[in-house]
Amino acid sequence: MVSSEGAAALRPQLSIMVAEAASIPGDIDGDGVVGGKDLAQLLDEWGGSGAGDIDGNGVVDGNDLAIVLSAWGG
Ligand SMILES: [Ca+2]
Ligand SMILES: [Ca+2]
Repeated sequence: MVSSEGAAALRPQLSIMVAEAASIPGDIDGDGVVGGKDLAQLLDEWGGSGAGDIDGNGVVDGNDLAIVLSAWGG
């Protein structure tokens, strides 16, 4: 019982950390801005899978490019 209460207490903190990490959907390389490096990685992975698959549909494609462009400079 004590251990499950402890896990529940940690859960809100973990949720906040995940939300912050995902606050910029187009930031593929995770450097905090959406720019040329993210676009380069997206194009390098184009047609395949990887971090460039932002929308998670299994392939790096135009949908992911649109997300990067819409978040550009953010
Ligand atoms: Ca970036
Ligand atoms: Ca995709």
